[in-house]
Amino acid sequence: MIYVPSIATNPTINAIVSPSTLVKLLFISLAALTLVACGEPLRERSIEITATEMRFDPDRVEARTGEQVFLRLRNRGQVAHSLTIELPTGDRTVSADAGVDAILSFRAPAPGEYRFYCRIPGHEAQQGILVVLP
Ligand SMILES: [Cu+2]
Repeated sequence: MIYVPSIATNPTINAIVSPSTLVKLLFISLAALTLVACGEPLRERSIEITATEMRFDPDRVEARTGEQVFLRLRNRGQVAHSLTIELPTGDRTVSADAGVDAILSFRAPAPGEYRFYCRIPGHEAQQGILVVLP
């Protein structure tokens, strides 16, 4: 015969925590285990880049692999600008008229350096680098 102490009737446990507290602790533990089992929560990275004629400021930005990047292109120039980033999954582009902000969202790829540039004709000098860290 195996003796299984009841939580409700075991005086030692009752003296420390009530059964309802134990149930709450059990749920908290299960929630924590579920979170671990599903992997890390998604990390986010906000980056702001200001476009003027003919530059990006800053022209070197950083993110970490796996982060969800929200890149805000702030066009503070007198003409339209765009930002195209060359990712392993393909080029991604966002455009903004003068005085307008636009957002490009993507998952930061493997560690490395990724070029971004303005694809409007005559704006070839307008470029920068996204450095992705491990
Ligand atoms: Cu431009």
